[in-house]
Amino acid sequence: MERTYIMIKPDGLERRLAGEIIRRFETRGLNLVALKMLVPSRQTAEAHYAVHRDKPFFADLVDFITSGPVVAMVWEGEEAVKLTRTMIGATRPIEAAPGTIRGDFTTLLQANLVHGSDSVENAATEIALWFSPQEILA
Ligand code: DAT
Ligand code: MG
Repeated sequence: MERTYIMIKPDGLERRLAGEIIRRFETRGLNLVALKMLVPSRQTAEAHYAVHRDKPFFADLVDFITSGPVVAMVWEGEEAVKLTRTMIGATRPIEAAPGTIRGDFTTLLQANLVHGSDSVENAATEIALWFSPQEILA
């Protein structure tokens, strides 16, 4: 069993796609073990995207992710990291396959609706960044 950090970004909430996104993970067979809604602080957003610190789009990315509420979640299941990345689709929505979340609902690179951890190791780091152990209910 793996755990992964999934976050519906501000555009996902603005577009009223939170239920649709959660439904996809639920019906695929993953277990939701933590969920909360919050407006991320700059500090948390910068830590979350630290790997992109030196990229030209970093400041815009942090502005975007702190621009409104997000839904922070932990999902659990067999190969949950890989499975959710597959279901989310490619980073560039133009390349995201139909049937994926990005491939079905967006064409925009920044406003690409949802984040999913890209490795088991990063998932553990991200879960610890966004949640306290008591908030994980399984
Ligand atoms: P992912 O969200 O698929 O893990 P990533 O970690 O490479 O993608 O990048 C994080 C986010 O940053 C991504 O969801 C959208 C934004 N982003 C990535 N590449 C970008 C670029 N070249 N220009 C602008 N924003 C970009
Ligand atoms: Mg990433």
